[in-house]
Formats: sequence, structure tokens, C-alpha cells
Amino acid sequence: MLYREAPDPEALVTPPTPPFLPPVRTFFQCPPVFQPGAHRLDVALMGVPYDAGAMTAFIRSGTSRGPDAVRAQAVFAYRGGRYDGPGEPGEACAGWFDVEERRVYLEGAHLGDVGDVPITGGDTHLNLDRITAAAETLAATDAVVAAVGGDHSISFPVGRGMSRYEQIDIVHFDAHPDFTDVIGGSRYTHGSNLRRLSELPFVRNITMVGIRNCAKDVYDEARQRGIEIVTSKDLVTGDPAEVIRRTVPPSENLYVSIDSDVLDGALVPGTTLPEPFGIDYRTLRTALAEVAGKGRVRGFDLVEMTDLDGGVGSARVAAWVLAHFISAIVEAER
Ligand SMILES: [Mn+2]
Repeated sequence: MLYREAPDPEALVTPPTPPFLPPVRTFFQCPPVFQPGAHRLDVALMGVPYDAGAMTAFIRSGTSRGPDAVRAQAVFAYRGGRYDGPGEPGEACAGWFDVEERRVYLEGAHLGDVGDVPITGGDTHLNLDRITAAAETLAATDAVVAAVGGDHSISFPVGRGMSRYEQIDIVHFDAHPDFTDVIGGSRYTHGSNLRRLSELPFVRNITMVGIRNCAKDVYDEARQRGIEIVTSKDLVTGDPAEVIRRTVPPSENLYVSIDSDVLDGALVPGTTLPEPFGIDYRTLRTALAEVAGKGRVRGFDLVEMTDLDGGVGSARVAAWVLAHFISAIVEAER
């Protein structure tokens, strides 16, 4: 017989047990966290559905829908083969098999989804302060703080929440430097976030990676302040792992900011400003893994995903970035 016997027709109409999937959608179907600190977490994931940092009305936004678009793309199931809802609070990850590396990642790791920072309308500083408070709360539990945006302006309030560390070094993956002091009269746009981070007293070194659209005055100013700028071309014409080894100094405490537009625009049409001549996915994965090996990643953000491409392709790319980077971070700490 070529095929196994037809299943029992009863089994086709009997739903799995329990009869309903839980009304909760989390990153990778990891456990929801209702009380940060109640269970030990290696990585605490939070959504930051804030998009009021988009510079002007002519820039399409929609990044406030980024966290849920990424949650909907569970590229691996936390409990192994079961895509039947999130794990129980405190439950360890079954691990996921990376067929390309022929190995399992995240087995026994503890991830948790704390939900979204409550964002409200019309009050920039109220929102930024809430985002910082959320990041501080999670950092205090010793978990790696993983913020999923939202537009890139959230990097500043999330990074500001890393104040418990004496010194933080920043690695910034982006097509753009985001280092303009004031844009249209505002200091808190998604084009000023690195500038604001650079002003925090505990921020030491900054490395920008994947830059390819940068005004000369911004470039000169960043270089004058000792910021290393690695272009997309530097990465693709060299060995990306070697480039990172050479340009990112070792660090006790790293904060990594990943704008999804660091990838070539063809890969992420659902980012706010997709740019051509960007890096490919493998280059980004390699570079991020190398960064994770440079020291302890205490927090990171992944930003600028929209659902303007239908909420599938770019969000799925972002979910993979998240999975691969978290895997590299947990691996580096083992
Ligand atoms: Mn950016």
C-alpha cells in the first residue's frame, strides 16, 4: 500500500484538546508574562506599538501594527512541533531545529512575551516615559530586553531604560544614521534616535552598520564624535563577520538597535523607508551573531516594520531576525 490507511473520519471532525486555541498570540508562541519577575526569563519580549515618531505626514507609517504583525509570524513554535498556543508561564522552550546549521537552538531557554507598552494619543513624553519605565522594569529582572516596534524613535526611550548599567555600547543596524539633531523642530523623530541615545551619560561607544543613505554633514558630525560607520558596501564587499570583529569593540553591556530597513528594500517592502543597495538576510544574520559574541547583549530593538505589504513578507523576515538574533544571544551566554 502506498499510503497509510485513511484516518478515522471521527478524528477529522474532533478538534484537538482543548477544544479552543487560547485567545493569546505571542512571539513564537512563547509564554505570556503577566507579572515580570515571577519567573526567570532569559529574554523578555515586549511590543512597542508607537509610530508617532515618523518624521512628516508624507512618510507612510503603520509601524504601530509591527508587534502584532511579527507575533502573527511564529517562525518556530516554542513548544516544538505544536502550533497550538503559547506555553505556560515559566515553561522552557523545546528548541527549534536549524536545518542549515544542523543544530537545535534555544532548547531549555526561557522566553516570555510581556505584551505591549500602553501607547496613547497626543502626548509624546508620556509615551516615551512609559516605554522607558517598561524597559527598566524588564532590565531589573536581568532578562535581555527585546523591544519590537514601532518606529525607530522608540530606540531612545528603550535605550534610556538601560540606565542600570554603568556603560552601554551601542551597535546600530540601519540604512540611515538617524543622527540628525532636530527634524522639523522635533528632537524625538525616527531620524534623531541615535543622536538622543548618544547624549545619554552611560552611552559609551556607537557603531553604525549597514549605512547607505546619509547626508555629508551628518556623516561628518558622527565621525567627529568618534562614531564608527560601516556601510552596506563595506559589509558586502568584505567578510561580514570580519568587518564586525574589526569595527565593534568588545563590551560588557551592549544595546543593539535594528532598523529592518538595513536589509535590502526588496526583502522588506513593508518597512517605512525601504532602500535599495542593502545587505541580504544572511549577511545580517552573520553580523548579528558576531555582535552577540562581542559581549553581553542587555537589550535590543527591532523596528520600522509595517503591515503595508499585507503584513506577511516583511513581518516574517522580521520574525526570523528576531529568532536568529535571540538564538545567537542565548548561545553566546551559554
Ligand atoms: Mn532607523
